[in-house]
Amino acid sequence: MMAHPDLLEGYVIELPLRRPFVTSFGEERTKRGLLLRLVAGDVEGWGECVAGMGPWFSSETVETAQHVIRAFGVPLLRQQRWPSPGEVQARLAPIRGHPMAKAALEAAVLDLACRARGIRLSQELGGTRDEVEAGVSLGIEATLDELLGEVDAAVEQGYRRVKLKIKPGWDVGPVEAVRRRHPDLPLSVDANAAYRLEDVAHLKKLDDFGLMMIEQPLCFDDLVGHAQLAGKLQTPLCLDESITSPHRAWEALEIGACAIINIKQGRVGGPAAAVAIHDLARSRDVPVWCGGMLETGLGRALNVALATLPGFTLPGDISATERYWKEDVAKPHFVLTERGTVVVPQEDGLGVKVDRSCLKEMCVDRWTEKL
Ligand code: OSB
Ligand code: MG
Repeated sequence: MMAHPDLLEGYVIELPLRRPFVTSFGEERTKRGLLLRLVAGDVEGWGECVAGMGPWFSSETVETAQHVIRAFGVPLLRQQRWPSPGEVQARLAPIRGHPMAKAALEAAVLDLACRARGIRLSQELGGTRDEVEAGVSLGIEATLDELLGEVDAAVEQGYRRVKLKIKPGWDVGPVEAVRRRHPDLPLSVDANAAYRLEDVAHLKKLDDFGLMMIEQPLCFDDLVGHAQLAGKLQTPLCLDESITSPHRAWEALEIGACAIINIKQGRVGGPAAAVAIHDLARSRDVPVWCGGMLETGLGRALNVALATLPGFTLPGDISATERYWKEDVAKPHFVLTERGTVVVPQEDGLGVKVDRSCLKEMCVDRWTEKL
């Protein structure tokens, strides 16, 4: 059994992106993040919180997550026997909402437990592969030429799937241009909730381009609207923002709101919830893939571990470190193989090491909670 950890540290970090990332909900130039370090004797476990700088993708932010973790999460964890990773979700259940805050705590507990037992995280989660298919998510660009340059580069590098961010005014035109230039490229689009059901006639034009899926076209909490839209389009719908828990995934599948699920462990409340959604989808032959939140190598390592589960049958938003920033807090950096995959690190736990000097450089605030 896991010894009771000694302390939890939080590191607020800022990391400039190589290229501004523009979506229908905003623009990000510098990633602001929160890393958790859980310490038990001479073993440590790391968890990355995927909440953003502002409440634009979901209602959580780095600040709300820190508050919930420190004021409510830590007291629930330390008040009884230290939980196993599988018990964290139940222990934190009194906290309504705040899935990304809870997920970060669970991720740190999970990494610590795996490192203490000397096993890889992918093993613990039930993974069955040692490399995962990599895709890229390309933001909205100022010009079509810039977008085509980005697509060409991703194809040249060997990514297995390209996802284009779309919004009203940046959709059919760019998709048509990319498709004409790359007729066989596995291609998808992600609207980040920028459309309404009334836009169906416009969205229907996307049916001409052989897209693998349209991700989250409608409002973040609109399952019924997505079910209605799904009946009117040929292109499969994938949900991201709407799937905030295993129960919500069940509801979406029951009413036909999506044919594919983008699993982000932070959005759904942690690794155990992510595995539960994977299992549910697999039992219904619904493909899933691993989404991304511009994570550092710590969060990326968790995504890679999750994507080794057998139901992750589509390439994920798991790209090489160099696409995001020059230097990452986690070493070694993730690289793209010539097979268009990212290899699972072989070390214990997340399998990556935290570069202390790099962490110090990007850290803008830190705190400690005794356990
Ligand atoms: O909608 O999938 C999304 C990044 C931040 C917030 C939401 C999304 C994304 C991405 C980037 O698409 C995925 C990545 O490469 O990490
Ligand atoms: Mg998305």
